[in-house]
Amino acid sequence: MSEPIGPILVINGPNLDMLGTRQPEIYGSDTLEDVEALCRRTAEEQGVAVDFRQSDSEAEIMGWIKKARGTACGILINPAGFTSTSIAILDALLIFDGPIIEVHISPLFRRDEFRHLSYVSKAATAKIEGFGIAGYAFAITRLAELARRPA
Ligand code: DHK
Repeated sequence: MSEPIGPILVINGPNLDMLGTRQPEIYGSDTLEDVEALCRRTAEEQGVAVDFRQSDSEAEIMGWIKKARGTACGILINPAGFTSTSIAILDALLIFDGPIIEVHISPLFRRDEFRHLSYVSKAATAKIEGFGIAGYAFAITRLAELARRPA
């Protein structure tokens, strides 16, 4: 029997609680509840658990990341508005001992120049952007695969 693996920690940054209402032409009409349901469904298919969270607070997000060391099998993070500003979140992610996938719903490469810089990418194993909320499902699948069989 193999050891049970910890959950995938899914972190959603600022304003993602407003998905569905917020600029639907960019972020689509799905809500954060829809994203959570998709993550749970995908994780269940992969035989892993999901710990799904959202916060507008940088400090709260850093606390979650630090607690994930040694407990979560991977982190999926959409840092949202903290992507291009937070060296502190990057530093917390660098403490984590497992795979990290950075997800953005929209295609940042063809949005404002200031969105192109990501500090978080420096700690990421992989990055997915521009696939809408499907990016979360891809990331969960890959994290579960890495948890079972590290690259
Ligand atoms: C979400 C946000 O809130 C923005 O600040 C990012 C990202 C893009 C997304 O596409 O998921 O620039």
